[in-house]
Amino acid sequence: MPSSLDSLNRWVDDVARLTEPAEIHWCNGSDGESRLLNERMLANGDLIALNAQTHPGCTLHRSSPTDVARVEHLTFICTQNRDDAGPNNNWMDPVDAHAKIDALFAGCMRGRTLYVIPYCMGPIDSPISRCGVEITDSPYVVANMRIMTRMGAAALTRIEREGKFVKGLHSTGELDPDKRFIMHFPEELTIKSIGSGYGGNALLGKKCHALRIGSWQARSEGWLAEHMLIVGIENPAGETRYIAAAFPSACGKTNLAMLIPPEGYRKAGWKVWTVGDDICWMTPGKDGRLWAINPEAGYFGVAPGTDTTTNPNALAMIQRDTIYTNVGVTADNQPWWEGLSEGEPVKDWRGREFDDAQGPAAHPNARFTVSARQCPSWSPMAEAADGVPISAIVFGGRRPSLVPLVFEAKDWAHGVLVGAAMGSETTAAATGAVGVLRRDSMAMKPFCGYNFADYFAHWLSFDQPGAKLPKIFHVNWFRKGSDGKFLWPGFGENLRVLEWILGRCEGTSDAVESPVGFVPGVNDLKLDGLALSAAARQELLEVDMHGWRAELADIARYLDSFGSRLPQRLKDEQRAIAAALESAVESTPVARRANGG
Ligand code: GTP
Ligand code: SPV
Ligand code: MN
Repeated sequence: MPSSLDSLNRWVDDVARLTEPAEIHWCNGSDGESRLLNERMLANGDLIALNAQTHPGCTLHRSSPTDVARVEHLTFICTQNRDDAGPNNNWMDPVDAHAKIDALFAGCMRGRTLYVIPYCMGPIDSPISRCGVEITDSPYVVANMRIMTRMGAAALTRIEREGKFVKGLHSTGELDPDKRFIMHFPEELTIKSIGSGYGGNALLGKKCHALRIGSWQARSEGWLAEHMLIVGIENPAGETRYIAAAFPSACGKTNLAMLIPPEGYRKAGWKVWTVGDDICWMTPGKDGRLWAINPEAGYFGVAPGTDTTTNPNALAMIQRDTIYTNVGVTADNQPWWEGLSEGEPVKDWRGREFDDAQGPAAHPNARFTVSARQCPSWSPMAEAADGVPISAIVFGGRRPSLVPLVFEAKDWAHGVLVGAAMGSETTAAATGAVGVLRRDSMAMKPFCGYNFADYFAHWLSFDQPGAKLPKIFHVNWFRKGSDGKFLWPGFGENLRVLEWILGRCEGTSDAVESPVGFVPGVNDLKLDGLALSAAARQELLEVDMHGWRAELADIARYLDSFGSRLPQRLKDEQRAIAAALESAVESTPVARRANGG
């Protein structure tokens, strides 16, 4: 009888014939295998040992200096019909794409080992989880996948049972930016990536599978694959409620997922539980609520800015058994990055002698890879097969002006518009200019594997009789004052905003209605003990009708860019808000804004 692993074996044979590796290694995920690979990488320089006294089990990887972040311009969605990929994606015809990338794969593993990595995204026994197999010639990728996914024998058993898996082929190739492509074939559940060894380009379980292919699968199967953290907030009565939040890359998901409550909250008994920091798969349960799992088993987090004052949980979890990528090192070989208060760098991320004039010690997108279980706030519910029920969905981005600290959408359809209209300044997590404001719907601009117009329709489709959907909110930790500094202290203090959000879900927090949604009044947020001037408090919560009028016009232009596939419902929502703002502007003619628009 043919085993359901036959198709896997055949694919591995085909790939080996194309790439011509010196040997093939099937990863079982064992400790012995991991030790062996680490020894090899320490010997060949792929990994550098760090101070074993201060950071036991920690290593440093220096990527090629031209390979330090995701590359959106080299990332393609290859569907038979161009419109299925949408204006939000780069598109290539699948036949052309295979031909182009296979030519680069030909013979690319000569003298190298081909690793076969069976993995499961999500708890191994969860019905929401999905499996994949990554073939790679990078032992660094194997080591990262071992932390980031449930990798090895158990995943292979599930694949054999299900007979279905996402195929991912990866080679670091020549690390030449001109021969680099990250291609997705959602109709074939296939990914092909060559020329990069970095994060989201190379760890194919993460953005390529769990978001781009995952979002495609989610639409056809009736669930959601999102760029969201999942956090549990336990109140002093011991009740835990779960929030899922979508912020674009390097906009605060890891930080919010593991925040430490301000002292007053801690004393009162508030606790925070981390379920996930980057990706969330949500599916409607029998009870009508959305249930979520974190498909990942580890965190691939931004190192710069991580310190005792910002994210002490993260700092604690990365003291041992962590892979650092592109950080600097101190004289006694400890990892170092900008924002770390202790120590000073002697070498930068490229391994050069550190010199202020040559730039930062750590690359701004330097990362740590660490098992989720090492986080002091790790939630055991991260292993729950059915996931956790989501009470609130939060969208947010870097908006230096206009957008208030928090507001609540009036209903699901309005919330979908709020998510679709999200804007944020670009960050170092992808190559290209930093600090440019762009629309990044649901924080999925670089990650949605199909046409955004269809994606918005899919979101709207969850609003059905019997559904008990989460309330939807928008936050902005990044509003700046006239001095150019952030108005809001952020980090742990963000719990104050989450408390208001959960209060809205329970019907215990008050708000003021505005054309753009419900905003807390100055006394509705608990701000005691914060050094925030009365003016700052007001500015953070104010709705500038003139500025929003311009914003809604810009949102209309953005929605129009999706043409006739855009759901009418979304246009209607936009028009209703624009009209409400128009009347509000007429009744408040004073344009006294310094920073609106
Ligand atoms: P990805 O892993 O790229 O998806 O990023 P992320 O969304 O998990 O972002 P992360 O939490 O790593 O934060 C990125 C940067 O934003 C870090 O430099 C943080 O210090 C900073 N940051 C996070 N939260 C806040 C906040 O509440 N206020 C301010 N001002 N900065 C923040
Ligand atoms: C992001 O850029 O959103 C990340 C890092 O989480 S990467 O894995 O490179 O996508
Ligand atoms: Mn991310």
